[in-house]
Amino acid sequence: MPDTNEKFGRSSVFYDTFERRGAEEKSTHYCPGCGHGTVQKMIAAAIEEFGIQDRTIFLSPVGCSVFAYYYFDTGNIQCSHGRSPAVATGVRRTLRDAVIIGYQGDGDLAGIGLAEIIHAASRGENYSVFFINNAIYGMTGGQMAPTTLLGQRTLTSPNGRDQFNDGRPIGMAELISVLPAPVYVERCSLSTPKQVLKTRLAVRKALRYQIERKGFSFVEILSPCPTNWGMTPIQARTWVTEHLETVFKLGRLKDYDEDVPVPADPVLHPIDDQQMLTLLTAGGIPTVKTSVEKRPSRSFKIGGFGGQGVLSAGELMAACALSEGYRVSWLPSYGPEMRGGSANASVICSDDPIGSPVVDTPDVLLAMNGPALDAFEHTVAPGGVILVNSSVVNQKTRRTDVSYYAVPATEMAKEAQLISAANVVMVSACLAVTGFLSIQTLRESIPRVLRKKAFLERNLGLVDATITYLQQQEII
Ligand SMILES: Cc1ncc(C[n+]2csc(CCOP(=O)(O)OP(=O)(O)O)c2C)c(N)n1
Ligand code: SF4
Repeated sequence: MPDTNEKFGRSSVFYDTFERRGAEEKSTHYCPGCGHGTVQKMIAAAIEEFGIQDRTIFLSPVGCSVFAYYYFDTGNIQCSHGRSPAVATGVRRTLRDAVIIGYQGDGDLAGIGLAEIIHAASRGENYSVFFINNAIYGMTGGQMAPTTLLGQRTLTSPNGRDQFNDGRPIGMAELISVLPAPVYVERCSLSTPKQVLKTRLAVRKALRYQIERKGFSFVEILSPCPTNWGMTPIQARTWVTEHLETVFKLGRLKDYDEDVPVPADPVLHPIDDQQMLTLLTAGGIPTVKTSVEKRPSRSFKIGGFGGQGVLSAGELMAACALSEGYRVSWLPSYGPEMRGGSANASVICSDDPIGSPVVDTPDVLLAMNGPALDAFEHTVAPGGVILVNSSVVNQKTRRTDVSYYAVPATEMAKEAQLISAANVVMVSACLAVTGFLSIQTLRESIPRVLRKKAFLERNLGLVDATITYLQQQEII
């Protein structure tokens, strides 16, 4: 048996001190009477009891409980808002023995992340979800959540939630339970000591099912948020009984039939580089050249504004590198605007597996506009290359430890009556000055990546025009 006093003491699954508030701090940041602390204590106790601390991965959500990573001495991944089920899916498919704890609030799970949780549940991902329903967005100060009750006043429903204006509260446990795949769905509450004990059992069961590889478990827990409800901790517990529990009925909605055999471990079919190339180029599969000796890796950052073909330039480079047998990552980054906003793409080409697609220190920067040069020139690796579209970038780089090239990409594209193809000029120039990938590979890749086939000849013409320009300028 674990050497802790579960009722009154601290589980060994928690860190001794909670560093964020100082080396001596031993209490969490939760408000008095908040349900998060109660549930997390139950989860810690179950982890300890099952002896799974060293293989548990706790998925910290966005919300009041984000700091779970300061409390649980387990693996932890802090997920983007609502994306915990997607992260759980990735972890499950790579770490088969991990015990994965999805822990989400109602804004996180039933609001911004509604699609993710439904699909993870529908796929029957083998992990345990603890859904803390306090009927409000706690962390951001008490806005209406999908589970806010009719008539409940919040920051964003000052007159009370109205069913015609705001819809009715969503019963997540009911919604999940009608899907065929989940093996266990229960709604619990922290309103009274009796309900707390029931919740404790549900937490244990959800984890046990996962350990036994039974599948997806979902435990909704009605939880007080005294701070945003404007109540004392005792009033808040009473409000859970008198209001939340009347709308969200407690009970087990679904439980795995013990007699049904546990499904066999799924056979996963990861896609290989050839298939990735087909996906990326939406076309035939060219022969991948394999190299015997490992070649140096290269990372690229392409920056500009939306509409300049920044992301497609990255796709084109990625397709070329795949054709030459590299492993490749392509990471687009853009704002909500379709056109005009800043956009950038990160591309890594390597003979080794690529751990992360993030490019912090690119070997090569393609700056399609001035802001991209300002934003990224200081990040280029010493000895690297900066290539600018001099049609729109007036300033030179301040760096003295890199090679700098200027190509009037937009003007050249205009001359070819293909204004949208300044990106092809930039990629051609990049390959020509770095010699990293061959121009012939670029010619072969353009037809595969190009969406408007009618402009193929003009695009290929721009490759030639770029090479001629670089030769005339004695750059190559
Ligand atoms: C993409 C994104 N959108 C919005 C936010 C702001 N935000 C932070 S926490 C939160 C609500 C969290 O509420 P809930 O999931 O109910 O958790 P609680 O804080 O109540 O535990 C929001 C909207 C954010 N961090 N990221
Ligand atoms: S605001 Fe609410 S949910 Fe957040 S810590 Fe305080 S009581 Fe808990």
